[in-house]
This record gives sequence, structure tokens and C-alpha cells, in this order.
Amino acid sequence: MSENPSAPAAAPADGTSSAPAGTIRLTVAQALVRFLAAQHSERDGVRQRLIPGTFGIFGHGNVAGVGQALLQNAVDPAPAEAGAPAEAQMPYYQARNEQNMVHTAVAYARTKNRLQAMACTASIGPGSTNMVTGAALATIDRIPVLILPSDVFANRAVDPVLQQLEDERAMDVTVNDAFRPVSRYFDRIWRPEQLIPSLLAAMRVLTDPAETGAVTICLPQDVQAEAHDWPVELFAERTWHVGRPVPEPAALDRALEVIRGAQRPVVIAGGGAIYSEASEALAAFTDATGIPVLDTQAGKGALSADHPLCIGGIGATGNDAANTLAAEADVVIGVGTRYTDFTTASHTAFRNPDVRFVNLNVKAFDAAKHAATMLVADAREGLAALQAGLSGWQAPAAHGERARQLRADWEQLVEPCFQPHDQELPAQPEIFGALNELMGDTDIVINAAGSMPGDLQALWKARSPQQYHLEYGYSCMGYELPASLGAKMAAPESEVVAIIGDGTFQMAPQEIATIVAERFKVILVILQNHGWSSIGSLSESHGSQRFGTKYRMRDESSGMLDGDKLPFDIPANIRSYGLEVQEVSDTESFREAYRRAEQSEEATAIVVNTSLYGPNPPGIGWWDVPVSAVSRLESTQQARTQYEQDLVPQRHYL
Ligand SMILES: Cc1ncc(C[n+]2csc(CCOP(=O)(O)OP(=O)(O)O)c2C)c(N)n1
Ligand SMILES: [Mg+2]
Repeated sequence: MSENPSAPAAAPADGTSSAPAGTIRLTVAQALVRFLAAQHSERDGVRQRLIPGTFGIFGHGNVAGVGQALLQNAVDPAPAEAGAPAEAQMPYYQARNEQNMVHTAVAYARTKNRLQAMACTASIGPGSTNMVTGAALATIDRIPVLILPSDVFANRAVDPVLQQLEDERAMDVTVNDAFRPVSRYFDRIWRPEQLIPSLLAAMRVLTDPAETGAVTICLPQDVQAEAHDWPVELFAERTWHVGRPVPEPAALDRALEVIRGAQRPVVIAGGGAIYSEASEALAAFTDATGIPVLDTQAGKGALSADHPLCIGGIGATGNDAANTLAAEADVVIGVGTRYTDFTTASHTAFRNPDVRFVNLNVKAFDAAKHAATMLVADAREGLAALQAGLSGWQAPAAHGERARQLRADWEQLVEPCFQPHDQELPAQPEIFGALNELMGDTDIVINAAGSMPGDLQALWKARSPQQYHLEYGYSCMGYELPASLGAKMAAPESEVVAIIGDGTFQMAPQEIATIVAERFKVILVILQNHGWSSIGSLSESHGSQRFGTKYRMRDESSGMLDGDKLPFDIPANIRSYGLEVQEVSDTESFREAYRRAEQSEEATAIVVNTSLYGPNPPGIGWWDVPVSAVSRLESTQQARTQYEQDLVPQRHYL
């Protein structure tokens, strides 16, 4: 038998004794864990662990590499040695599904205003590619997460290893290349030494507000277990300063000139205003200038709903007051917003032919949108600079009065949404109205997809920057439940409520097991309407007759999915995980159930039977969903005619 060319040279079992001076001998995985545990972030003089924990699911790709390193960290962490501090703790959290664990990590980092992030380790192949969706969500939402997919053997001795994709034209391609387009930083560690520059680059991206998102370091299975003599300095405590870039003076002057000429200005507050902790600066700017503030899904709560000039949600699912002000605006000041199609109502929200944009954003890419006058800076610093520069200037008083009047009109218009309707089951806005009253200002409500984000954007009154946690960049069904864990870990004093549609629940209920195992006290509110209310009404209004959007048995005579409701029992399903469930079918019972859930020491679920057909809040916002241009169906032809009319105001802002 010939000698295995890839067999590692024999090394002493415990490592460090054989390391040359100034180095510590560890595996790649052990070095990684020890390094991550020593990283800190700092902003405004407040310092905290950058990577305070690791989520993981083990398989052959990481169990003996990263898994061994996490075990050693838990049971026998390295003492201070050779000038390096003792290895700090790296708590491990076991998840049930890899996509979910990335969602949990994202919710954690978001609740921490991006100053802390979690690591996620998964096995080779499906374990790792399960994280691609989570990575995309993180990058789109600009939230830091460290993704550690395992990868094929670097030495190729065993190819193809179980779960390896083989590309006969390029042997360095693996399934993990799917992370490249959804990561803000991507690397693969073919040799141990590569880890050093890679880790430093990864930490920089995680802590750069303009760059941050998914940071992916792929770890070949054999390399994870390989030993190397690491320079001792690698394990020193390191602090990554999270910057607050200030505006360039000339750019500030240009922005001030545009704003000073405005008669009907509005501010749009996006997620960047919250992550920068700019709420006080925004309130001060609003008080000083009298400019009304509209909010996006990510920015709601940046200015408290109690502020008289907080007008609320703009865009496709926005309220009529905000949308009327947006339509009339001559200057739009975007603060930390990406201007998604929901915010711009698919480029129909701003109707003033001369509208101009001033975009304050830490990321030049976003600041440049809509041919804006760019103000590249941290939201808090930028708002303070604008306020100082505008000293003495105010928007016309009539504009502020009109904003307040429009808001009062809207509140009157939607009041019936919160009242019981003449139907068997409650409409979900009734439930949201009750929940909004019941939750404390710093409690956290989480949602991401379905008909709920639209209703919440129109109706919810957020009184703190952390209360409204809507993932509406990727709008990923399945974010809500694992996100409740992440938010609770980040804000243990707050009640954390995940609102989950029945469709969403069926897509990803698994992390209930983690909630039970880790004893996280969250409240799950599941809205059971036997299907997809959101896509159903979209389908109906777009000529597709709610096709394929209800959860029904296949009917033998019609051959369609329009038979009886499914026997699937959500409360029984939740109970089977060991969680308590209350089931209610009216708003008063929901209130009582919520109070009980609040008082409980343990996580609980409330399943609310609601109407599939609304009614949902009224509103003038629009969303571009193209309708078939030719069709044999009358419903589609009618919808197409309407669609062509709706397209008329759509334009570029140049
Ligand atoms: C992962 C994922 N798949 C598909 C979609 C498209 N989608 C958006 S809402 C929705 C239905 C949601 O159903 P449910 O959770 O019951 O909420 P409801 O619409 O009834 O309010 C679908 C399929 C999505 N947003 N995310
Ligand atoms: Mg549903």
C-alpha cells in the first residue's frame, strides 16, 4: 500500500508545547474561535463583544473541526499564554434549521443596532446552502452576520466527499460559491495562513455601517482540523470602531441650499436612522425645522408616533396622509433609506414634477438614488449638521398645519379598522390595534411577510426605535419565529412578539424547539386564515382569481385545490413541541390571551382565527405587479386595463 500523500505529519497531541516562540499551535477552527471571542466593537465610547455567540448545526463538514473547537472553548478554554490573553467564552446555540439560525442571528444584530453580530456554522453541502437565503436577507437588509459554511476537502484526497458538487471544468467551484452574490465579503480558506488576513477583512466589513451584511468565510473540512503555528498577536483583544462619518462641508452646503428653497419638504426616515441611534437628532431636527417625517418599514419608530409631525408609513402600504405629503413634496430628505419599491410606491409616490431629493446616507450608493443631492454621512451626525446649518430656517407654517390635519383625517378614516366587523371572524387590523395598545413601548413586534406588513405599516404606532421590527427588505416567510429568539437574546427585558401567518408557520416552525430548549420567553401570535390572504387579494385584484392561494384539499370533482379546509391543527402542532397554546376567535379573547401570555414565565403561543378576506386598511398607495398583457380570461383583461392606467404616473426622478 502506498503512503497517503495527504497524511498530516505527526504532531504532539496538545499542540502548544511544540510551537516556535511567539506562536501558538492550534487548528484553524480553534484559532478561528479564539480570535472571534477576542473581538469587540465600539461606538460612542461604548464597547461590547463583537461576536458574542455561535449558532450551529453539525455534520461531517464541521463536527470535528469547528465543533471540536467550540467544545474545547466550552470545557477547556486556553489559559493566558505566550502574551495572549486567556480564551474568552464563545457560547454555542443549537438550531434546528440553518436558514432559521441565520435569521436568529440577523434579528439579534438588528436589535443591537448592528454593533454585535453572531456567527453561524453549518456542515458541508445542504447545511451550508440552507444558509444562502439568510445571507441574502442580511445583505439586503444591511445587517451584519458571520456565516461559516463548511466546504470540500482542500487536499482533494477523497473527492467527491459526501455532498460535494463536482464541476468538471473548475475544481475550485463548490456549492458555497452561491454565497458570493449575497455576501458583502466572501472567502474560502484553502490554507491555514489565509485565515489571518481573511479574519481581519471580515471584521472590518461586519463593523463598517456602509459595507455591512453577510460576511462569509468558507472552511474546507480538512483545513478546519489542520494545525498551524499562529502568531500570538492574532489572539490579542481587538476593538473595531464603528464609525460615524461626518458630512463633507461642501456637500452639506449643497444640501442646505436645496432644503432652504423648499416649500413642502418631507423627511423619509429609513432603517439607517434607527441603526445610527439618530432618534433624538431626528426629533430635534423636526422640532427646529417643522418638516414632517414619513417612515419606511425599517424606519418606523425612528421618530415616535407621539410626535405631532410623525406622519407614519409612506408608499405602497403607507397611509393617505404620508402619501399625500409625498405626492406634493418639492424636496424629499431621505435619511438612511434604500427607497425600495414599497417606499416609492413603485416610483409613483412623488408626483410634484419638480421634486428634488437630498439623501443623507452612510452608503454613497443609497445617497445617490433619484439623482439626489448626496450627503454621505452617519444619520445622527448628518441630521445634527443639517439642523445647525439651517438655523433660523423653517418650513412654511401652513405646511406643518396641513401635515397635522392630514394625519388627523387619516386617523379618523381608519378608526373603523379597529372595531369589530359584522363577520364571523375578526379582521387582523382589529388584532393589531389591540396588540399595539397592549405592548409596552420598548417591547418588540416582529413580522416579515404576508398581508401583515402592509396593515402594520399603515396602522402601527411605534413609540420607540426598537418596537417595530419588520423585515421587509427580503420579506422572507419564516424570518419571524427564529427572529423572535434573536431579538429576545438581544433585549431580554422586552416582551418579544412574533406575528406569524399560517402559511409562514407551515414553512418554518422548527425553531419552536430551540425556544423551548433555551427557555427564551417569547410570544408567538399565529394568524390562522387558511391560506395566503396577501397573495390571494393580490391575485384577485390582478385578474388571477386567488388561484393557488388557499389551503384547501384537492376537490375530486373540480380537480382544483378548492375543497374542504385541511385538517392540519396548528395549536396541536405547537403543543407537540412542548409549548403552551391559547386559541381565540375574537379580539376581546385575544386581549385576555395576551395578558396571560405576558404574565407567563415561559414562551407561549396564541393562535388567532382571522378572516382571509380582511377588510384591510384603506389607502391610496400602489405597487407595480405586472398583469398579463394578453389573456383569454375576462378577469385578467379587466385587471390589465386598470394596470395600464395605474402605470401612467410612474417615472424616474432625475
Ligand atoms: C420564503 C418566501 N416564499 C414566498 C413568498 C411569497 N409570499 C409572500 S406572502 C405569502 C403568503 C403568506 O401567507 P401567510 O403567512 O398565511 O400570511 P397571509 O398572507 O395569510 O397574511 C407568500 C407565499 C415570500 N415572501 N417568502
Ligand atoms: Mg394566512
